[in-house]
Amino acid sequence: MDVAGIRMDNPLMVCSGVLGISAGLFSRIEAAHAGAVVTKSISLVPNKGYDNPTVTGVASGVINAMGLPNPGVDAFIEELGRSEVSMPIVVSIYGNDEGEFAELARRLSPHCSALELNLSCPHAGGLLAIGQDPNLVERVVRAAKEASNVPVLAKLTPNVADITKIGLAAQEGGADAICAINTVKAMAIDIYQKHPILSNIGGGLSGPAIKPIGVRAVWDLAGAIDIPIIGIGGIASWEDVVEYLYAGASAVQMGTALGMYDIDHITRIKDELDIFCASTELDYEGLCGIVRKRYP
Ligand code: RRO
Repeated sequence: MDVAGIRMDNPLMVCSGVLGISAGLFSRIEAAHAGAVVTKSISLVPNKGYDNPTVTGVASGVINAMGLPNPGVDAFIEELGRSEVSMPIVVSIYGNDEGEFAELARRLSPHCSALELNLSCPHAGGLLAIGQDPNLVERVVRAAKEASNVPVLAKLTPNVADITKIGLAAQEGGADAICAINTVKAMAIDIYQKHPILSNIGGGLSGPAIKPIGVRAVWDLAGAIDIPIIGIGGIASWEDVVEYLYAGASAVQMGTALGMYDIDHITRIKDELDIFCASTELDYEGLCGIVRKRYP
């Protein structure tokens, strides 16, 4: 199948920030039959991230504030050079302004199948500010598009009043697809120690708790934009995948579930999705928007 110019065997992608870190992990993800992998978000200079604790479990989900840890663009290009997979690698990038996004796009696009612009980390003030402002989103997407020759995906935050305004701005800037959603702003307090659990205080909620928020975002975006949507948020089963596809997604990304189970969870979901497709006599593309189209 082809989603925004990315050729994938199936619509199950591994989302940014969980496993897409090293050439060795790319091979394991390909062996688990993922359609594509999105890497950890990469910046121009290395970033160590926040101090521990950076992750905590809550009811039906996980709150993280990793702090965008990554080895920086130079080291990551070397890592990409060690990759032996034929599965598409989508490199997630983040910068402080459109110039940094353009520089990252220019440096990384020769080494990947597509770029995903992280416009949405909920606890990186500058990034969240870009992702909440339609004008900035349009400018950043346009700059990255002009600097690269691979498809450019814009990953949006749910932490806005109307995600369709941001989606339309990304489309106007030339995005090839929208990824929705990143994590939802959240926090947790240790009532015995009387302090926030995460070192950063605030973080982003992922996992089953946010699935309905992601489905709603995809549904709303599908009614407003013309480019493909990649659904993200709380996907842990083949039924979750079908729900996102029915809402209007062309593909999905999984993250927290892979931490809760294992990489081979992708294989299990793909096998079950294939059985479902066979029973409905539809291919993956045939499932896209089935319910959404009934509510124009
Ligand atoms: O690294 C992080 O703390 C992080 C990122 Br870049 C992001 O986009 N979303 C998130 O929940 N955490």
